[in-house]
Amino acid sequence: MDATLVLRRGRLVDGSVVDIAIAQNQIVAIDTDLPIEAATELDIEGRLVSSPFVESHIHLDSALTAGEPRWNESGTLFEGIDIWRERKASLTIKDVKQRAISALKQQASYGVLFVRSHADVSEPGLIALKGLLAVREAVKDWITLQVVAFPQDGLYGAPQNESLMEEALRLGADVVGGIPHYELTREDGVRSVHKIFELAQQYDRLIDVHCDEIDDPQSRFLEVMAGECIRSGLSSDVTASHTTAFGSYDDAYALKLMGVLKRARLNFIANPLINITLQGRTDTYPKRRGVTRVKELWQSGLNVSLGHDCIRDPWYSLGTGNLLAVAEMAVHVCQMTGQAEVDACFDMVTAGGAKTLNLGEGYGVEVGRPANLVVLDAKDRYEAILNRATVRTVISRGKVLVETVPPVVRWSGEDKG
Ligand code: 17E
Ligand code: FE2
Repeated sequence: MDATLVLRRGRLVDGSVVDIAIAQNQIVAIDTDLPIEAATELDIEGRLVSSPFVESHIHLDSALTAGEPRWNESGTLFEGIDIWRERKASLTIKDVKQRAISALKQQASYGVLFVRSHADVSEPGLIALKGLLAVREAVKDWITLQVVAFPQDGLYGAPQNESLMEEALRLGADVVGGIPHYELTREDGVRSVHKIFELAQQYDRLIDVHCDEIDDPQSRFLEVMAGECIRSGLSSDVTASHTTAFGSYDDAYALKLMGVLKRARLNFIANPLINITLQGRTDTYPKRRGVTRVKELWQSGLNVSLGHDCIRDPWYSLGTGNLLAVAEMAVHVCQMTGQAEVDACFDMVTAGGAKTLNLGEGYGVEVGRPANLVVLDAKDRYEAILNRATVRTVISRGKVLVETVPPVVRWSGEDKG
Protein backbone atom coordinates (compact mmCIF):
# COMPACT_ATOMS: atom_id res chain seq x y z
CA MET A 1 0.00 0.00 0.00
CA ASP A 2 1.30 3.46 -0.88
CA ALA A 3 1.06 6.03 1.88
CA THR A 4 2.05 9.66 1.69
CA LEU A 5 2.16 10.25 5.45
CA VAL A 6 2.33 7.92 8.45
CA LEU A 7 1.73 8.98 12.06
CA ARG A 8 3.47 6.60 14.47
CA ARG A 9 2.31 5.86 18.00
CA GLY A 10 -0.67 8.19 18.25
CA ARG A 11 -3.13 7.71 21.11
CA LEU A 12 -6.78 7.73 20.08
CA VAL A 13 -9.52 9.01 22.40
CA ASP A 14 -10.32 5.39 23.34
CA GLY A 15 -6.77 5.07 24.73
CA SER A 16 -5.40 2.70 22.08
CA VAL A 17 -1.95 3.55 20.64
CA VAL A 18 -1.82 3.11 16.87
CA ASP A 19 -0.10 4.06 13.64
CA ILE A 20 -2.22 5.94 11.13
CA ALA A 21 -1.43 5.78 7.41
CA ILE A 22 -2.64 8.44 5.02
CA ALA A 23 -2.62 8.32 1.22
CA GLN A 24 -3.31 11.65 -0.46
CA ASN A 25 -6.25 12.99 1.52
CA GLN A 26 -7.64 9.79 2.95
CA ILE A 27 -6.94 7.65 6.03
CA VAL A 28 -6.03 4.24 4.56
CA ALA A 29 -4.96 2.17 7.57
CA ILE A 30 -5.05 2.31 11.36
CA ASP A 31 -3.32 -0.40 13.40
CA THR A 32 -0.54 -1.06 15.86
CA ASP A 33 2.91 -1.21 14.20
CA LEU A 34 1.73 -0.76 10.62
CA PRO A 35 4.22 -2.31 8.15
CA ILE A 36 3.82 0.67 5.82
CA GLU A 37 6.42 3.25 4.91
CA ALA A 38 5.87 6.74 3.63
CA ALA A 39 8.00 9.65 2.52
CA THR A 40 6.89 11.57 5.61
CA GLU A 41 6.65 9.90 9.01
CA LEU A 42 5.75 11.69 12.24
CA ASP A 43 6.45 10.15 15.63
CA ILE A 44 3.54 11.17 17.85
CA GLU A 45 5.14 9.58 20.97
CA GLY A 46 1.86 8.54 22.57
CA ARG A 47 0.17 11.92 22.35
CA LEU A 48 -3.53 12.29 21.69
CA VAL A 49 -4.58 12.16 18.04
CA SER A 50 -8.11 13.36 17.56
CA SER A 51 -10.44 14.35 14.79
CA PRO A 52 -10.27 18.12 14.33
CA PHE A 53 -12.23 20.52 16.46
CA VAL A 54 -15.57 21.61 15.07
CA GLU A 55 -16.72 25.20 15.61
CA SER A 56 -20.46 24.69 15.38
CA HIS A 57 -21.50 28.27 16.12
CA ILE A 58 -19.71 31.48 15.29
CA HIS A 59 -20.49 34.85 13.72
CA LEU A 60 -17.58 35.46 11.37
CA ASP A 61 -19.25 38.49 9.77
CA SER A 62 -18.85 40.46 13.00
CA ALA A 63 -15.59 38.85 14.18
CA LEU A 64 -12.74 41.19 15.11
CA THR A 65 -14.89 44.34 15.28
CA ALA A 66 -14.97 44.82 19.08
CA GLY A 67 -15.09 48.55 19.87
CA GLU A 68 -16.31 49.54 16.39
CA PRO A 69 -17.95 52.00 16.52
CA ARG A 70 -18.23 51.67 20.30
CA TRP A 71 -17.80 49.23 23.16
CA ASN A 72 -20.77 47.27 24.54
CA GLU A 73 -20.98 48.83 28.01
CA SER A 74 -24.17 47.13 29.25
CA GLY A 75 -22.95 43.75 28.06
CA THR A 76 -26.42 42.79 26.85
CA LEU A 77 -27.50 41.02 23.68
CA PHE A 78 -29.64 44.04 22.82
CA GLU A 79 -26.85 46.61 23.01
CA GLY A 80 -24.74 44.22 20.92
CA ILE A 81 -27.43 44.08 18.23
CA ASP A 82 -27.65 47.91 18.24
CA ILE A 83 -23.87 48.32 17.90
CA TRP A 84 -23.74 45.75 15.11
CA ARG A 85 -26.54 47.62 13.32
CA GLU A 86 -24.29 50.70 13.32
CA ARG A 87 -21.20 48.75 12.26
CA LYS A 88 -22.91 46.81 9.50
CA ALA A 89 -23.95 50.05 7.74
CA SER A 90 -20.33 50.36 6.57
CA LEU A 91 -19.69 46.68 5.70
CA THR A 92 -17.88 45.87 2.46
CA ILE A 93 -17.21 42.44 1.01
CA LYS A 94 -13.48 43.06 1.38
CA ASP A 95 -13.87 43.97 5.06
CA VAL A 96 -15.93 40.80 5.74
CA LYS A 97 -13.50 38.58 3.84
CA GLN A 98 -10.40 39.96 5.53
CA ARG A 99 -11.73 39.58 9.06
CA ALA A 100 -13.32 36.18 8.43
CA ILE A 101 -10.18 34.69 6.90
CA SER A 102 -8.07 36.12 9.67
CA ALA A 103 -10.40 34.51 12.25
CA LEU A 104 -10.44 31.20 10.36
CA LYS A 105 -6.64 31.09 10.28
CA GLN A 106 -6.55 31.65 14.00
CA GLN A 107 -9.14 28.89 14.50
CA ALA A 108 -7.24 26.48 12.24
CA SER A 109 -4.08 27.09 14.25
CA TYR A 110 -6.04 25.68 17.21
CA GLY A 111 -7.04 22.61 15.21
CA VAL A 112 -10.48 23.75 14.05
CA LEU A 113 -11.11 22.47 10.52
CA PHE A 114 -14.92 22.61 10.36
CA VAL A 115 -16.87 25.80 11.04
CA ARG A 116 -20.51 26.84 10.90
CA SER A 117 -20.84 30.61 10.69
CA HIS A 118 -23.93 32.76 10.81
CA ALA A 119 -24.17 35.59 8.27
CA ASP A 120 -26.56 38.43 9.00
CA VAL A 121 -29.10 38.59 6.16
CA SER A 122 -31.12 41.48 7.58
CA GLU A 123 -29.11 44.16 5.82
CA PRO A 124 -30.27 45.10 2.34
CA GLY A 125 -27.04 44.48 0.40
CA LEU A 126 -26.56 40.95 1.78
CA ILE A 127 -22.88 41.95 2.09
CA ALA A 128 -22.18 39.70 5.08
CA LEU A 129 -23.66 36.71 3.26
CA LYS A 130 -21.93 37.36 -0.06
CA GLY A 131 -18.63 37.92 1.75
CA LEU A 132 -18.89 34.65 3.70
CA LEU A 133 -19.97 32.66 0.62
CA ALA A 134 -16.83 33.96 -1.13
CA VAL A 135 -14.77 32.97 1.91
CA ARG A 136 -16.33 29.46 1.93
CA GLU A 137 -15.00 29.01 -1.60
CA ALA A 138 -11.62 30.66 -0.96
CA VAL A 139 -10.73 28.46 2.03
CA LYS A 140 -12.26 25.13 0.97
CA ASP A 141 -8.91 23.45 0.34
CA TRP A 142 -7.94 23.69 4.02
CA ILE A 143 -11.06 24.37 6.12
CA THR A 144 -14.75 23.58 5.64
CA LEU A 145 -17.18 26.44 6.17
CA GLN A 146 -20.98 26.22 6.40
CA VAL A 147 -22.91 29.47 6.13
CA VAL A 148 -26.19 30.12 7.94
CA ALA A 149 -28.56 32.78 6.59
CA PHE A 150 -29.30 34.52 9.89
CA PRO A 151 -31.86 37.36 10.09
CA GLN A 152 -30.33 39.22 13.06
CA ASP A 153 -33.05 41.90 13.10
CA GLY A 154 -35.86 39.34 12.81
CA LEU A 155 -37.44 37.59 9.85
CA TYR A 156 -40.43 39.92 10.32
CA GLY A 157 -38.53 42.83 11.88
CA ALA A 158 -38.64 44.79 8.61
CA PRO A 159 -40.78 44.26 5.48
CA GLN A 160 -37.89 43.22 3.21
CA ASN A 161 -36.31 40.66 5.57
CA GLU A 162 -38.33 37.67 4.43
CA SER A 163 -37.37 38.16 0.78
CA LEU A 164 -33.73 38.79 1.77
CA MET A 165 -33.77 35.39 3.48
CA GLU A 166 -35.05 33.71 0.31
CA GLU A 167 -32.45 35.53 -1.78
CA ALA A 168 -29.75 34.29 0.61
CA LEU A 169 -30.92 30.71 0.09
CA ARG A 170 -30.93 31.15 -3.68
CA LEU A 171 -27.37 32.50 -3.45
CA GLY A 172 -26.31 29.29 -1.71
CA ALA A 173 -26.50 29.58 2.08
CA ASP A 174 -26.20 26.08 3.57
CA VAL A 175 -28.47 26.61 6.55
CA VAL A 176 -31.67 28.54 7.37
CA GLY A 177 -31.38 30.57 10.57
CA GLY A 178 -33.77 32.53 12.74
CA ILE A 179 -34.24 34.48 15.95
CA PRO A 180 -37.85 33.96 17.19
CA HIS A 181 -37.30 35.47 20.66
CA TYR A 182 -36.28 38.79 19.05
CA GLU A 183 -39.26 39.05 16.69
CA LEU A 184 -41.66 41.91 17.53
CA THR A 185 -44.36 39.67 18.97
CA ARG A 186 -44.68 36.12 20.26
CA GLU A 187 -46.93 35.37 17.27
CA ASP A 188 -44.26 36.59 14.85
CA GLY A 189 -41.78 34.34 16.64
CA VAL A 190 -43.98 31.27 16.19
CA ARG A 191 -44.69 32.23 12.56
CA SER A 192 -40.95 32.62 11.92
CA VAL A 193 -40.25 29.09 13.13
CA HIS A 194 -42.93 27.67 10.81
CA LYS A 195 -41.49 29.70 7.93
CA ILE A 196 -37.93 28.49 8.64
CA PHE A 197 -39.01 24.84 8.43
CA GLU A 198 -40.96 25.54 5.25
CA LEU A 199 -37.97 27.22 3.59
CA ALA A 200 -35.56 24.48 4.68
CA GLN A 201 -37.75 21.86 3.07
CA GLN A 202 -38.35 23.92 -0.06
CA TYR A 203 -34.63 24.64 -0.62
CA ASP A 204 -33.33 21.40 0.95
CA ARG A 205 -31.18 23.10 3.59
CA LEU A 206 -30.29 22.51 7.22
CA ILE A 207 -31.81 24.55 10.07
CA ASP A 208 -29.99 26.35 12.89
CA VAL A 209 -32.06 28.80 14.90
CA HIS A 210 -30.93 31.22 17.60
CA CYS A 211 -33.69 30.06 19.92
CA ASP A 212 -34.73 31.56 23.26
CA GLU A 213 -31.46 33.42 23.84
CA ILE A 214 -32.97 35.40 26.67
CA ASP A 215 -33.52 34.92 30.41
CA ASP A 216 -37.30 35.22 30.02
CA PRO A 217 -38.84 31.93 31.20
CA GLN A 218 -41.85 32.70 28.99
CA SER A 219 -39.71 32.50 25.84
CA ARG A 220 -40.82 29.10 24.58
CA PHE A 221 -39.88 28.76 20.93
CA LEU A 222 -37.88 25.58 21.51
CA GLU A 223 -41.15 23.69 21.94
CA VAL A 224 -42.33 25.13 18.60
CA MET A 225 -39.13 23.89 16.92
CA ALA A 226 -39.47 20.47 18.55
CA GLY A 227 -43.09 20.21 17.42
CA GLU A 228 -42.05 21.04 13.85
CA CYS A 229 -39.33 18.36 14.03
CA ILE A 230 -41.79 15.71 15.19
CA ARG A 231 -44.41 16.61 12.58
CA SER A 232 -41.98 17.02 9.67
CA GLY A 233 -39.75 14.06 10.53
CA LEU A 234 -36.70 16.33 10.44
CA SER A 235 -34.32 15.84 13.36
CA SER A 236 -30.60 15.54 12.63
CA ASP A 237 -30.90 18.41 10.11
CA VAL A 238 -32.17 20.75 12.82
CA THR A 239 -30.30 22.64 15.53
CA ALA A 240 -31.45 24.89 18.33
CA SER A 241 -28.66 27.29 19.32
CA HIS A 242 -28.27 29.00 22.69
CA THR A 243 -31.69 28.03 24.23
CA THR A 244 -30.58 29.89 27.36
CA ALA A 245 -34.17 30.37 28.58
CA PHE A 246 -34.18 26.59 29.20
CA GLY A 247 -31.93 27.44 32.16
CA SER A 248 -34.72 29.69 33.49
CA TYR A 249 -37.74 27.42 32.96
CA ASP A 250 -39.27 25.92 36.09
CA ASP A 251 -38.65 22.21 36.54
CA ALA A 252 -42.27 21.20 35.91
CA TYR A 253 -42.23 22.69 32.42
CA ALA A 254 -38.64 21.56 31.81
CA LEU A 255 -39.67 17.96 32.52
CA LYS A 256 -42.49 18.11 29.98
CA LEU A 257 -40.25 19.82 27.43
CA MET A 258 -37.44 17.28 27.84
CA GLY A 259 -39.89 14.51 26.90
CA VAL A 260 -40.81 16.36 23.71
CA LEU A 261 -37.13 17.01 22.89
CA LYS A 262 -36.32 13.30 23.25
CA ARG A 263 -38.94 12.60 20.60
CA ALA A 264 -37.76 15.44 18.36
CA ARG A 265 -34.06 14.48 18.52
CA LEU A 266 -32.78 17.80 17.23
CA ASN A 267 -29.23 19.04 17.95
CA PHE A 268 -28.31 21.64 20.56
CA ILE A 269 -25.51 24.18 20.68
CA ALA A 270 -24.49 25.98 23.86
CA ASN A 271 -22.10 28.92 23.83
CA PRO A 272 -20.94 29.07 27.44
CA LEU A 273 -18.19 31.69 27.03
CA ILE A 274 -20.52 34.35 25.78
CA ASN A 275 -23.78 33.40 27.47
CA ILE A 276 -22.21 33.42 30.95
CA THR A 277 -21.40 37.09 30.27
CA LEU A 278 -24.46 38.09 28.21
CA GLN A 279 -27.23 36.60 30.32
CA GLY A 280 -28.26 37.39 33.88
CA ARG A 281 -27.74 41.10 33.22
CA THR A 282 -31.15 42.06 34.59
CA ASP A 283 -30.63 39.95 37.72
CA THR A 284 -29.13 41.36 40.89
CA TYR A 285 -28.54 38.35 43.17
CA PRO A 286 -28.96 35.41 42.95
CA LYS A 287 -27.69 35.83 39.40
CA ARG A 288 -28.56 33.21 36.81
CA ARG A 289 -25.89 31.43 34.78
CA GLY A 290 -27.89 31.88 31.59
CA VAL A 291 -26.72 28.70 29.92
CA THR A 292 -29.01 25.96 28.66
CA ARG A 293 -29.33 22.61 30.46
CA VAL A 294 -26.27 21.07 28.82
CA LYS A 295 -25.77 18.29 31.34
CA GLU A 296 -29.39 17.17 31.31
CA LEU A 297 -29.60 17.25 27.50
CA TRP A 298 -26.43 15.16 27.32
CA GLN A 299 -27.74 12.76 29.98
CA SER A 300 -30.92 12.39 27.90
CA GLY A 301 -28.83 11.15 24.98
CA LEU A 302 -29.37 14.23 22.86
CA ASN A 303 -26.56 15.64 20.74
CA VAL A 304 -24.98 18.74 22.24
CA SER A 305 -22.13 20.75 20.78
CA LEU A 306 -20.38 23.85 22.04
CA GLY A 307 -19.46 26.99 20.13
CA HIS A 308 -17.46 30.16 20.63
CA ASP A 309 -20.22 32.34 19.13
CA CYS A 310 -17.92 35.37 18.98
CA ILE A 311 -14.33 36.32 18.50
CA ARG A 312 -13.96 39.93 19.65
CA ASP A 313 -17.21 41.50 18.46
CA PRO A 314 -20.05 43.71 19.79
CA TRP A 315 -21.36 40.89 21.98
CA TYR A 316 -18.11 39.54 23.40
CA SER A 317 -14.82 41.38 23.46
CA LEU A 318 -12.67 38.30 24.14
CA GLY A 319 -12.29 34.95 22.34
CA THR A 320 -9.34 33.33 20.63
CA GLY A 321 -10.88 30.59 18.51
CA ASN A 322 -9.50 27.86 20.77
CA LEU A 323 -12.34 25.41 21.42
CA LEU A 324 -10.55 23.96 24.45
CA ALA A 325 -11.33 27.29 26.17
CA VAL A 326 -15.00 26.76 25.34
CA ALA A 327 -14.93 23.17 26.64
CA GLU A 328 -13.20 24.33 29.81
CA MET A 329 -15.86 26.99 30.37
CA ALA A 330 -18.60 24.37 29.87
CA VAL A 331 -16.99 22.17 32.53
CA HIS A 332 -17.35 25.10 34.95
CA VAL A 333 -20.65 26.73 34.01
CA CYS A 334 -22.53 23.48 33.37
CA GLN A 335 -20.85 21.75 36.34
CA MET A 336 -19.59 18.95 34.10
CA THR A 337 -16.80 18.03 36.49
CA GLY A 338 -17.34 14.23 36.68
CA GLN A 339 -14.79 12.14 34.78
CA ALA A 340 -17.15 11.12 31.99
CA GLU A 341 -18.55 14.66 31.95
CA VAL A 342 -15.16 16.26 31.25
CA ASP A 343 -14.65 13.80 28.38
CA ALA A 344 -18.14 14.66 27.14
CA CYS A 345 -17.19 18.35 26.97
CA PHE A 346 -14.24 17.43 24.73
CA ASP A 347 -16.60 15.35 22.58
CA MET A 348 -18.96 18.33 22.29
CA VAL A 349 -16.27 20.36 20.49
CA THR A 350 -15.31 17.43 18.24
CA ALA A 351 -17.71 14.57 17.41
CA GLY A 352 -20.79 16.39 18.77
CA GLY A 353 -20.06 19.37 16.56
CA ALA A 354 -19.57 17.07 13.57
CA LYS A 355 -23.00 15.59 14.18
CA THR A 356 -24.56 19.06 14.42
CA LEU A 357 -22.95 20.03 11.11
CA ASN A 358 -24.16 16.77 9.58
CA LEU A 359 -20.63 15.86 8.45
CA GLY A 360 -21.45 12.14 8.38
CA GLU A 361 -18.64 10.07 6.91
CA GLY A 362 -16.70 13.24 6.16
CA TYR A 363 -15.44 13.22 9.75
CA GLY A 364 -13.74 10.79 12.14
CA VAL A 365 -10.49 8.89 12.67
CA GLU A 366 -11.50 5.84 10.63
CA VAL A 367 -10.21 4.08 7.55
CA GLY A 368 -11.78 5.53 4.42
CA ARG A 369 -12.49 8.93 5.99
CA PRO A 370 -10.81 12.19 4.92
CA ALA A 371 -7.39 12.71 6.52
CA ASN A 372 -8.15 15.56 8.89
CA LEU A 373 -6.48 15.11 12.27
CA VAL A 374 -4.98 17.03 15.15
CA VAL A 375 -2.14 16.03 17.48
CA LEU A 376 -2.44 17.47 20.98
CA ASP A 377 0.21 17.93 23.62
CA ALA A 378 -1.81 15.72 26.00
CA LYS A 379 -2.37 12.02 26.54
CA ASP A 380 -6.14 12.14 26.88
CA ARG A 381 -9.21 14.38 26.72
CA TYR A 382 -9.00 15.39 30.39
CA GLU A 383 -5.39 16.53 30.05
CA ALA A 384 -6.25 18.39 26.85
CA ILE A 385 -8.87 20.48 28.68
CA LEU A 386 -6.85 20.74 31.91
CA ASN A 387 -3.83 22.27 30.20
CA ARG A 388 -5.66 23.87 27.30
CA ALA A 389 -3.13 21.73 25.46
CA THR A 390 -1.11 23.03 22.55
CA VAL A 391 -2.31 21.62 19.23
CA ARG A 392 1.11 20.60 17.95
CA THR A 393 0.15 19.47 14.47
CA VAL A 394 -2.91 20.11 12.36
CA ILE A 395 -3.33 17.80 9.37
CA SER A 396 -5.83 18.97 6.80
CA ARG A 397 -6.70 17.07 3.65
CA GLY A 398 -3.76 14.71 4.25
CA LYS A 399 -1.10 17.41 4.67
CA VAL A 400 0.41 19.25 7.61
CA LEU A 401 -1.32 22.64 7.67
CA VAL A 402 0.01 24.24 10.89
CA GLU A 403 2.49 23.29 13.58
CA THR A 404 2.81 24.91 17.00
CA VAL A 405 5.73 24.41 19.35
CA PRO A 406 4.62 24.26 23.00
CA PRO A 407 6.28 26.75 25.35
CA VAL A 408 9.40 25.54 27.16
CA VAL A 409 9.66 26.32 30.88
CA ARG A 410 13.23 26.73 32.19
CA TRP A 411 14.08 27.22 35.84
CA SER A 412 17.25 29.11 36.66
CA GLY A 413 19.40 29.08 39.76
CA GLU A 414 20.07 26.25 42.16
CA ASP A 415 17.98 23.12 42.66
CA LYS A 416 14.68 23.94 44.47
CA GLY A 417 14.52 20.45 45.99
N1 17E B 1 -26.47 37.70 17.61
C1 17E B 1 -27.34 37.15 18.48
O1 17E B 1 -28.56 37.27 18.28
N2 17E B 1 -26.88 36.44 19.52
C2 17E B 1 -25.58 36.31 19.73
N3 17E B 1 -25.16 35.62 20.78
C3 17E B 1 -24.65 36.89 18.83
C4 17E B 1 -25.13 37.58 17.77
C5 17E B 1 -23.20 36.77 19.08
FE1 FE2 C 1 -25.00 33.24 17.95
